[in-house]
Amino acid sequence: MATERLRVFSGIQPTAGSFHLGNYLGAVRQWVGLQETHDAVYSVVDLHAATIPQDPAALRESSRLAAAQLLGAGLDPDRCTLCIQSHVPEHTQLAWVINCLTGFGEAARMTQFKDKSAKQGTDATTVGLFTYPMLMAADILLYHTRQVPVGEDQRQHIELTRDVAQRFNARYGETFTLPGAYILKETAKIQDLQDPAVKMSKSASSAKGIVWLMDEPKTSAKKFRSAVTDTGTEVRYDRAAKPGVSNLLAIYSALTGLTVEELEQKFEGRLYGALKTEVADVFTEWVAPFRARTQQFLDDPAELDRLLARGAEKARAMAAPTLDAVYERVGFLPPAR
Ligand code: AQP
Repeated sequence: MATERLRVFSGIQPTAGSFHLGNYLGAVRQWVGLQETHDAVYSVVDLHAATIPQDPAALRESSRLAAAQLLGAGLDPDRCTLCIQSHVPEHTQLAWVINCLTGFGEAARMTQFKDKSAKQGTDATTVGLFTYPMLMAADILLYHTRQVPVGEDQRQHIELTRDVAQRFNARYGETFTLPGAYILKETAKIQDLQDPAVKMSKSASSAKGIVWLMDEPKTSAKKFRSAVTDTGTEVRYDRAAKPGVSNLLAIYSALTGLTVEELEQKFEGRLYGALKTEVADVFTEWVAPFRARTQQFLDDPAELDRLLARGAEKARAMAAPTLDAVYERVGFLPPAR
């Protein structure tokens, strides 16, 4: 008897012209693997991107580019559901219910909001940024998601999603499936190449510290070769004592499938420079076919849009019954048909 596949859901923001290596290794790479074993739903979350000011034309372009990169990374629309978040209105419709179920203090404790709003200042911070985690909870709960493949920075949002789902179920009867985070320890947090104490990030990394997948490979190779390493000379994985070297080993290992132990042996007696050069080479080799595949999808926008329309249709077929059940339980009067 065929066993039912567990549902996974995850999203990525189209907030830059390119994904960075942290996005890929922390999340997207797992998405590709999970489509073979799970019932996978993935979304380019443009509504989340709108929580900070976006140029309309650039946002449209980045949304197509994000979808093309996901396909270039190996997502197959016949093996998973891939859609643009704003094509599925049930996300915002459920988000309102989740907003009304979340405590203000509970939302105010989200560290990502605290960090970003502290950096931007209150006047530049939107209410949308504050309610971002509730929209994310709606994204996840709409699809009865069991596992959410993300990087470590999203763990707190998934815990909030569980809390709110439990609250809804206790108040209105069993409705939502409780999700859990699917986070791979080794790549949960890819660090900035220039400041290995902090995560590689679109909004916080310096130009030299972040590796953009759509950049010319030689630009990225140069960044690897000038990555900040640590005191000492031994190539050894030790996140506390050697954060720079450990980050490079984690990247090398994720891109090649070699274990960290195998890499430590390979670099025994060799200096940090050798590690940096080899990671640059490994990345260059990996990224070339990724960029070529992404470009193929970008070269045919009509086909890309067709794939995304089909993805939205599949997603709506899953999302609509959940929203109907929620609205009925909450007590919204259904429109006469
Ligand atoms: N450095 C990272 N290491 C591992 N995983 C990461 N992710 C992001 N940075 C790292 C994971 O990528 C997925 C998509 O993230 P997103 O769309 O939320 O992008 P983001 O969080 O906006 O990416 P940044 O660079 O972290 O942006 P800012 O600086 O704006 O916060 C998520 O699963 C995320 O965990």
